[in-house]
Amino acid sequence: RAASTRPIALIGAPTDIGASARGAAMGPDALRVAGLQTALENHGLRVLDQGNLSGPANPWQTPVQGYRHLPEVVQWNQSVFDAVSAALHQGHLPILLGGDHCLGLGSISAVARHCAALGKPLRVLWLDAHADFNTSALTPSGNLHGMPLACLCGLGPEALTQLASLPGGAPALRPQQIRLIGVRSVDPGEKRLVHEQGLEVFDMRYIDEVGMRQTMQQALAGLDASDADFHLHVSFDVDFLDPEIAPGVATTVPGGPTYREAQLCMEMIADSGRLASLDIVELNPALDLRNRTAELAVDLVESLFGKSTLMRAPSSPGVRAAW
Ligand code: B3U
Ligand code: MN
Ligand code: MN
Repeated sequence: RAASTRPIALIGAPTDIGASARGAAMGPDALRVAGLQTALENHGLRVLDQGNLSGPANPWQTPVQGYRHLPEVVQWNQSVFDAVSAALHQGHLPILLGGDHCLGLGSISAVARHCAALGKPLRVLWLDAHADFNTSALTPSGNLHGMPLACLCGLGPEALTQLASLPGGAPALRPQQIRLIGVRSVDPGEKRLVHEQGLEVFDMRYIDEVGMRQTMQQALAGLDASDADFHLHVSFDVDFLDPEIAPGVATTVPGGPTYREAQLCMEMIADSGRLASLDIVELNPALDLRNRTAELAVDLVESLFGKSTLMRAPSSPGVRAAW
């Protein structure tokens, strides 16, 4: 479990530059107010809060050639890329506190380059109600928080695909490295592109049918290969969760994972022992009820870092198998 004993670096990116509504810029502070740092410290982890990055204000303009605020999105992502790269370089486990999900591009680009330099295989779990796989031709909104995953796979405006490229010029991610989990809202053209690119999708229908346990077993399959030291990145869009328990997001979609399903999802990721970087994005305190969604996110992140009840020893496969 070397990954989880590394010091954690909290990196705030207070912006809603890629979103459809204002408010996600307050996400980092809402997570701090909900006690993220102390919660992790209480599990014996070292946590360094690096404060907030800065970047351009949200000019709140209409899309230009299919993109809203593209230059500003590039600037924010460059800062995120730099900060996440520096954290990884220092041996820290970066947690990006968003901000909207367009920032996943900078964060995962940094992770992908880090892994490429070390020859480490990378897998990305994208926990989200949406596929975030739009392009300028397909997007209904022009909002770049609906496009980061496509950009990471090389489909998007050059300014972003360039940031999201490996030294040899290949895209940061190949579709086979991605697992989409909790999806329940995909635009028609976006759906075609997701299929075309061959992404592995565990949508809500799938989770309904086989349950969260089998879903996560499949999404995490292969990570325990003894000949490969996987880097696991989790990009946690808070709208993944059912809006009944997580009202503090701008783009709620009904029918998401329940509290129990979300906990199991996080616990099984923790059990993999491979978590090495994380994004927490799309939390919108302006739409929340008494910081409830931020507190829930903190609760789930504790599970992601190995908080467990007394019912099992997380490091003991025998106990796990008994369940
Ligand atoms: N697919 C829609 C909606 C959306 C995507 N991500 C979020 N909303 N948060 C779009 O605008 O691309
Ligand atoms: Mn998203
Ligand atoms: Mn989403």
